[in-house]
Formats: sequence, structure tokens, C-alpha cells
Amino acid sequence: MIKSRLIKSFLLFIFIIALVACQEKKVKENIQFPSTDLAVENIIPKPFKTIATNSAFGLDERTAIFTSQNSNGFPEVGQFLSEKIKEKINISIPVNASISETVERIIYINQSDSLDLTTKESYQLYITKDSVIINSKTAEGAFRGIQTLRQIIPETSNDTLTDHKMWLIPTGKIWDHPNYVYRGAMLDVARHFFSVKDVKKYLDVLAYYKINILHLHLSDDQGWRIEIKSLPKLTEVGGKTEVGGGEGGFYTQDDYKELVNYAAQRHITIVPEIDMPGHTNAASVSYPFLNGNGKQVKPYTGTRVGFSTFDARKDTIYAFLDDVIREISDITPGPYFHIGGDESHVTKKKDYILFVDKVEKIVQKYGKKMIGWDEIVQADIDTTTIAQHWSNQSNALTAVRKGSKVILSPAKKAYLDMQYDTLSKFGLHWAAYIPVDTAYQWSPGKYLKGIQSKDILGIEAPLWSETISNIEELEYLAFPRIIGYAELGWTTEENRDWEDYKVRLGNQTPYLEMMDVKYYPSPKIDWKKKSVPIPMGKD
Ligand code: TNX
Repeated sequence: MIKSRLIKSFLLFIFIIALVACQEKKVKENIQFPSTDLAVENIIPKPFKTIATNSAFGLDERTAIFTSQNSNGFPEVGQFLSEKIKEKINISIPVNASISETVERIIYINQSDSLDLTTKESYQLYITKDSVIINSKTAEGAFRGIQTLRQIIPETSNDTLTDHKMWLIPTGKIWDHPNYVYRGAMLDVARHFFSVKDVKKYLDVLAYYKINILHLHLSDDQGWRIEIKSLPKLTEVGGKTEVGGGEGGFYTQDDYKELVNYAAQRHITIVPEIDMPGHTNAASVSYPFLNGNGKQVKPYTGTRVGFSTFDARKDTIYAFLDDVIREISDITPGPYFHIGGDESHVTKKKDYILFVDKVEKIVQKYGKKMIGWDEIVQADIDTTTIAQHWSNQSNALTAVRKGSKVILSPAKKAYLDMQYDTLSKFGLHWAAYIPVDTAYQWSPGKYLKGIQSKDILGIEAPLWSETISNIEELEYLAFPRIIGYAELGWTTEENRDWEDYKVRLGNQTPYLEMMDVKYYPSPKIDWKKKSVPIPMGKD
């Protein structure tokens, strides 16, 4: 199997080399490219290793994309790249089309089993004057690789070198792989609902920065946001409220599948969260038998936490949860199911433990790995269960002692709903003010004493939505900080440096403006409103 793949890759490679050789002859004018430096390009996250060779690949209408054909997902990655090139510089690049006379240069996205590609997301990007080659083991790796390529395509063409427009990509080599396998963003669609369109827009930008997880917080006291066909009142009743008294909303299962597919095309995994046994007022309003706090349940549209609970001692609760977890798991291809578990202040400790232990079994029965906020470590959790650290350090240590991995979302550093400073228009500040530099300048691998990199699955930046109710407000809190978290998750500590990062961040404006992202223009960053063309000079 591996051998035949190797042979196939080798043959394709020979074909491409031959193609490049013939195309080279066609480049009649010996173009004198200006000198470039791949090592100072504004790539985020910063790649593992870069070597610049100071010339340029001239991307133009005579370029064609080819991909490995028999490997899962590679042609789709080529197609995605072609679409993004079209959106950015408005030229049409064919993908796996038959070679025509006009093709002079190629971008080749190649499935490779090279031992240098150490993870499924690793890629190599080799750029010469005549070709761009991306090698990766999987389509996921290729997808990460094309994000790097997208980032180094200039917005402006050089119109002086030939008789037609050419966009100059610096030549050189990049070897890259992620530091952590889990690089997430979380969006609270329960306090305020966000439409499928809004979430897709967020996914587009997350993918560009190599984030690979979107965790959706689908239920809370103020609203239930996912259709459960066997329990229709959850959305008929629980889906109609939100913070501040707005109309709420919910995803039908078809909407959710649409999001899952859209994310999958971007090699992003959706992690669904149903928060319990606390944060469950909206569920209990829909089905009052669930309620365990003894009070009459009324819809809640405020912002307090910790007042609601399921009745962990009733068997009917677990029959209910079996339906919920089964239906959501059935439409969730990713490996995780998040059970929340935070701030269950009115659940008795022994009931909480019983609850988490029972729910873990249901999650496992439907083939998923359980994730929960760090309080879940009070229960007898399995080693495959993952604890998401947000506030309590000793919970994180307990998780590791129990053999579990930890996702780092420390509120003081990684909460996107914390205000930047006292002037911020939206957000809270109960954990901290988090300006853009503070958000970036910490090291996940060293953040918690007693927890090492090997215990950390990755990092995630949660965006709670008590104070935001539309996409512009979402973007104000998320951007630019999420871009820094993307780098914290991907780039090794040795390769991270605030002074270097802030320049690269300031140069994201052409992309953010093209995407119409209403980022917070932090005064700590020198935002470059227009991209600067590569300076002229001889190579
Ligand atoms: C704490 S973090 C919560 C959320 C709130 C958030 C506001 C966590 C697991 N629970 O319920 O929305 O603070 O910052």
C-alpha cells in the first residue's frame, strides 16, 4: 500500500519535474526579479524554519495548479487555493486541467510520505522561480501549507517586469509543523445567538491562521441553540430567549451539518458543547422535570451564573441526555463532545460527581471523547477525558495526575471576552484586562507550574457573548487577539517574539480589510493600511 503510493508519488514527481523543465524553456525573457526575503514575510503563525533564496516566483495567468490525484482531499485543497487567489488578486488559475501551451509555471500540491513530515499537519513549501511545491502527508497538512502561500502572495502586482501583470512571491524553503495539535476558538452562541452566516465568516478567518478547532457553546441558562428532534421543546421554548431579551435563535440539525461541512472544508473540527449540570435554565424551562434547584423555572435573560442545575439523581435525566448526546454525536464527525461542567454552584458535590461519571459513559457510548471545563476533575474521569483549564490551577494538576490531557484557556490570558482596557466598548473584566501584547506574551508550555508541554493538548480562546450580539461586536473582541492565540498554538516558543509578531500583525490589515473584519485597532500596533510592494533591485 505504502509502496504503491510511494511509486505513484515518485512518478507524479518525475512528471512534474519534466513539466517544469519544458515550461522553463518557454519563459523566453530571462526575467530579472527584484531581490526578496522570504524570512521577513508577514506570515502568522510564524513557521518553524525558513530559508530565503532571494528571487521570486511570478504568479500570473500562466500559472497552473496541480495536485496529487488519488489522495484524499488534495484536489479540493488545490481548488480552495485557486478560489482564494481569485478572491485576492482576481486571476483564474486552473486546477488539474490538461496542460495547455500557455502554462509557464506551476504550483504542485503533493502527497508525500517523507519521514521529514513528522505530523499530519506538517508541510514543506519549496518556492523557486519556476515552481511552488507543497509536500504534506495529508490534505490537512496541504491545507495548512496553502494558508502560508496565501499570506505571501502580494496584494499588488509588479507591472514592470513583463508585458503582463505578475504577483511576485519570494523564493525559498519553509518547513513547518504545529506545536500543539489542538488550536481552538470557542464561540458562545447561547448568551446571544450568531447566525450560520456569521459563524462561517469567523471560520474563514480562523482557517487563514491555521486554527483547527471551533468549539460551539450551544446551551446555557439563556438559550438552547441546537435542534434535538426527539425533544422539540428545547428549541421551541429554550431557543427563543437570549441575554437582554432578544429573540434568540437556534441551529436546525441541517444548519449545524452545514457548519460542520464548511468547517471540514477548512480542516476545522467542530466541538459541540452542551453545558451541564449547571448553566441549564433554558433546558429546564423547556422540560421542567430536568430542574434540580427546587425553584420554579422561568426564562432567564440576565448574566448571572451558577444558579441552575439538573437533578442529577433522577434516571430520567440520563434518558434525556442519552437522546441529546446521541443526536448531536450522530451529526458531529469530530472526535470530541464537550459537557461543560463549569460553575455548578447549586449542585451538591456528590451529585456533581455522580453526574459527570454517568455522562462520561454516555459520551463514550456514542464514540466520543469527553471534554469538560476543569471542575470535572472532581469526578472519577477516564484518562481519555480532557480537562479545559480556565481558572483553577489545582484542577489542571489533578487532571494531569489522573492521566488526562489539558486544554489551556486561562481566563486571565486567553478569554476573548475580557476587555482590552478600561476604554473597551464591549466585554467584561472580571479576570483581567487583556491588551493585545498581554494576550500574546505568555507561554502555554510554562503557564502552569507542574504541567509540561506533553500534558497539554493545546490552547483555546473562548469568546463568551454576554456583551456582544452581532458579528461586528464579535470581531471587535476576537480580532486581533485570536490571531496571536493562533500563533501561540502553532509556533514554538523559541520562534515567538512580541517585537517581531507585532510588525507581522500590523501587516494583516490588507487581509482583514478585504474580509471586512472590524478588528479593534489597538494603539499598540502600527497598522499598515496599504501593502508595500517589494522594493526593486537586482537579484
Ligand atoms: C465564566 S469560563 C464562565 C462563563 C461566562 C464567562 C464570562 C466558564 C467555564 N464559565 O459562563 O460566560 O465566565 O467571562
